[in-house]
Amino acid sequence: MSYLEKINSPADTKKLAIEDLSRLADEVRQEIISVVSETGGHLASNLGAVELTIALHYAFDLPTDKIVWDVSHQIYPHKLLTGRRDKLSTIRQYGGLAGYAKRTESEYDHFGAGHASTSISAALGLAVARDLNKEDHKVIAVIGDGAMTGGLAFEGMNNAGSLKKDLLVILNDNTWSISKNVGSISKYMTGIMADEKFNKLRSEVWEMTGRFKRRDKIRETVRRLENSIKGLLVPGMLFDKMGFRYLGPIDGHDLPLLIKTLNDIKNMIGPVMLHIATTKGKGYAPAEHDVTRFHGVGKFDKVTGKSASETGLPAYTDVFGDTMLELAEKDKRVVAITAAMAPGTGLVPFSEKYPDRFFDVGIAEAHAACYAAGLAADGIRPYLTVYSTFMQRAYDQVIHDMAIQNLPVVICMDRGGLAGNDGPTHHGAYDLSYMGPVPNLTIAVPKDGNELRSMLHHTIDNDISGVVALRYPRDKVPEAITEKPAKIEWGKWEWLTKPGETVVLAVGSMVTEATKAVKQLKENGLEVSLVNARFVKPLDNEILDQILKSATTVFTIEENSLRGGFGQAVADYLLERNYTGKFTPLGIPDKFVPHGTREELLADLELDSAGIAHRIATEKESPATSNGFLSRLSLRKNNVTRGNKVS
Ligand SMILES: Cc1ncc(C[n+]2csc(CCOP(=O)(O)OP(=O)(O)O)c2C)c(N)n1
Repeated sequence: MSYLEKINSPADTKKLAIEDLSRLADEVRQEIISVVSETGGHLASNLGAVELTIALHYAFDLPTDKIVWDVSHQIYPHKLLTGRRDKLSTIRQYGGLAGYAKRTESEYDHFGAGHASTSISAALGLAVARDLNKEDHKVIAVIGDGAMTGGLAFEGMNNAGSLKKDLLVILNDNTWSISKNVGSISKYMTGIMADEKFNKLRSEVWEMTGRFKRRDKIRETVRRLENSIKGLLVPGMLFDKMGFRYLGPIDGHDLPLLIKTLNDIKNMIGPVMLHIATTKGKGYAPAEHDVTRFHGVGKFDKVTGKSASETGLPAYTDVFGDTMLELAEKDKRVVAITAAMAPGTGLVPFSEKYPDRFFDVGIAEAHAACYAAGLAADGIRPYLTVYSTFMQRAYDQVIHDMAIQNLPVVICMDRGGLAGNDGPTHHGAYDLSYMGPVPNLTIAVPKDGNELRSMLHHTIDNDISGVVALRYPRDKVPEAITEKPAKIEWGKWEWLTKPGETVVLAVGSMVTEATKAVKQLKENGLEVSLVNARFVKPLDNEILDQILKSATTVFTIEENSLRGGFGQAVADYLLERNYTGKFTPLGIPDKFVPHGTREELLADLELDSAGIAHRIATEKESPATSNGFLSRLSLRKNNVTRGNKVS
């Protein structure tokens, strides 16, 4: 029996001898590689955090002591060692374990996450709550060097340094974000790690003073002495100056050293930062060599590390990346900005071809947005490229820095709609709602890759004014890319069928599904008209007025929350004009959608073609008009499970 098989909780890990822990680490690593090669998921970050996780489980008393994992994509070893081993193979799958920390999943997950840089603030909250509740336990935040580039992490440090609560922050530094980490904080941290002489001296002194009886007193004196000389040796001493007792860096794969250090420091008073150096992808050569690909990876062959090559139509992300190259070539004012997501947003080719016009600002969406506004204020044309879910971080910048000043920033939101296996923290389910109320802002939602390309070209060809929020899904485009981009009428929708009594207004990704649904309904004797509502703001009043005159039943379909979304805007318009027909908005209900493939989730929400056809048929079916199409459709889709699985 392996060690891993015997571990159902941290208490079991503690039963092992320190000498046995490296074998446990190997087993954890192999298990994670095996599972992720089948399910896909975060790999390299987890492999780098194996020893740290084991050491934390060994040195602290979980779940009384509380760990907050930043982003929590590195939580797989923790899941394996906290009674979730048997379920690890379900990770990120529909109905299975979440890919991130989740409070409702385990008592060992004290704080959920998915977005970066929240751990220090959350851990400080837990530490203060502990003191207010007169409890006695440790609180530990584990944060990567990438997540340390986020302003929120520094807001947390700033507050923690002055509150002086007992709190341990472990900075897990592997020098990588998803791509190589960027910025001056990253350079600063690398500088500390490179300062071998100082670090050696420091660990020798630490080691030596540990041997004395009155070691705490001696160490305090040494600390004061060290503070007075280290300013000369290590640049900055930023973390100390922020009120943290900074320790390290130490080797984050040396289990005995990690455990000894954690035991040594766990009763220290006040905020402490332990800096550990780890290797992202540790122990799996393909991941160590191609860190970015193995940050988040689909299924792969665990022997070779190779993934099955993608065939067929390109993803929206690729079309976006290619079009950005065309725009940059056409107009020198075009620049692209990413918040640590160049690979995920398709900007790698742009970064290679136009390094001076490409900016990776780190995990700093609010800064990225304000920075884009600054660029736009002086004649540059910034394309701010951010996942829809992360754009939530920069909402004030959209209103305060861009829109009020009517600045021409194009916000390109990838993963608009359901993001799939990353789950509720990552679904881009709110952008149409949160962008809607902002004046001086156009919301453009292309129905396919060609329209995405046309819209992007339009923004630069026409020197568009104000903010443009362009959103597209995590999907392949539905049809091949044409040779040249077509012109599009800005702010105008298009009829995809001839107008009729029953009209479907579909937005973006939903156009393809609605097209199939309309076809299916037609085959079953129900005539439905379809509009590509490619601008959510402004609405196309001309088409809406036409609908007011001739339609008796209207559906809106969007891959967005029904609250404050496209449907609500259309309903307002129709209601104000005394529309008396039927109106049904289809979209994401007012609930958090779990993880699963995008297809599974769309089917669950009846936002796939079969679901849409079913909803339309149900609305249309009435005893007086029944011609049996509903029962015919129901027969077709009886192999798809539907219902209220979304919670
Ligand atoms: C606000 C936000 N922006 C972007 C991301 C996407 N993201 C997930 S992990 C990651 C890199 C994190 O790097 P680091 O903290 O160093 O952890 P590592 O994976 O290197 O261990 C990024 C950019 C995110 N989760 N949250």
